[in-house]
Amino acid sequence: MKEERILVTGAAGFVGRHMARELASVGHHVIPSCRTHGPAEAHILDITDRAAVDQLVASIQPDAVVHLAGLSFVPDAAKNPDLAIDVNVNGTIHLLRACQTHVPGARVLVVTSAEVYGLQPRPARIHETAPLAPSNIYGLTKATADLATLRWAADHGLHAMTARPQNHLGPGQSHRFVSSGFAERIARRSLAPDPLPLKRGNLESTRNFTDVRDVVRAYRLILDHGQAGQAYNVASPQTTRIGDLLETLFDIAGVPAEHEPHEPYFRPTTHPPTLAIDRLQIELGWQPTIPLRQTLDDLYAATLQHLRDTGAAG
Ligand code: A2R
Repeated sequence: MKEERILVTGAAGFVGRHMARELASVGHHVIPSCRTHGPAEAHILDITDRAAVDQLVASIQPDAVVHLAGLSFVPDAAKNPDLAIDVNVNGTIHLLRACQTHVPGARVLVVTSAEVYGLQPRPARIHETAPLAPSNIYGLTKATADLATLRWAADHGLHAMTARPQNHLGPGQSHRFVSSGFAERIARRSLAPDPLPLKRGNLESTRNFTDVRDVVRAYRLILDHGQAGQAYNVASPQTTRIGDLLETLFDIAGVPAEHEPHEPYFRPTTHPPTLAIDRLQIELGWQPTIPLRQTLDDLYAATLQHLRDTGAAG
């Protein structure tokens, strides 16, 4: 494969770090950009700064771009809609415009979210052609960024595509997300036993989880072989009950599964829609390869190691 120079925005984030490794593993040259800090070679770029985005794309002339910079946590977007719109919508448009101007032949993958479809289950599997009906501000910003990307492909001939992932998990994710949060609290208990049960919210919701390493492989396949102007759902064939996730992590840790409901953590039960992933599977030959148990094993091991390394246990 020809070595390409690929700009990865949001490179210091959870997915960004895995993405850089995935691209490098097949021989690409990764050019990371980060908001504040990152790898030594990273370009510091605030995606909301239109002139800075334009200047960076003009100077590095990437062959391709993976756009991961964004406000990624649903509650953050709800708390600060202006910022969410600025980062997720305007930031994406700055990048599309800069690519159109300076590297019109580049392939651009914009990562949005399955939240573009809304969280309510629908009777049938959701294909990429389904109407977008976000049910929160985060989904609204991602739906807008997604439509803008497809618009840029249609109107300006940019080889731009979108990926609409459901939940991903794996080593390195912020503890604000459910699986990493559970892993961190259980790992602490394994290092310093706690006589009180672990406090948790509603266990009855389900989510569709894919290992982040399978997710970034999907992104690479889309970037390399995806069709301009198309969206790609990224999801696992099965959903998982949050309670089962918790029980599995207790089992992996070898810590007694003692937990109790805690009112402030409670959210209503929700179930994700079922996404059709035929486009990714048939067109691009992608399959998830890492079973959930393996992902949780790796997540737990990395969490425990991190607590030991940083002396943060106890
Ligand atoms: O805020 P920081 O320093 O943690 O940087 C985050 C970065 N980011 C920005 N980069 C440039 N300009 C901004 N104004 C800006 N605001 C935030 O995006 C962080 O390093 C990165 C997002 O990484 P995570 O929060 O770890 O999200 P994750 O799971 O890697 O998701 C990547 C993308 C996001 O667009 C999600 O919405 C989507 O995949 O699902």
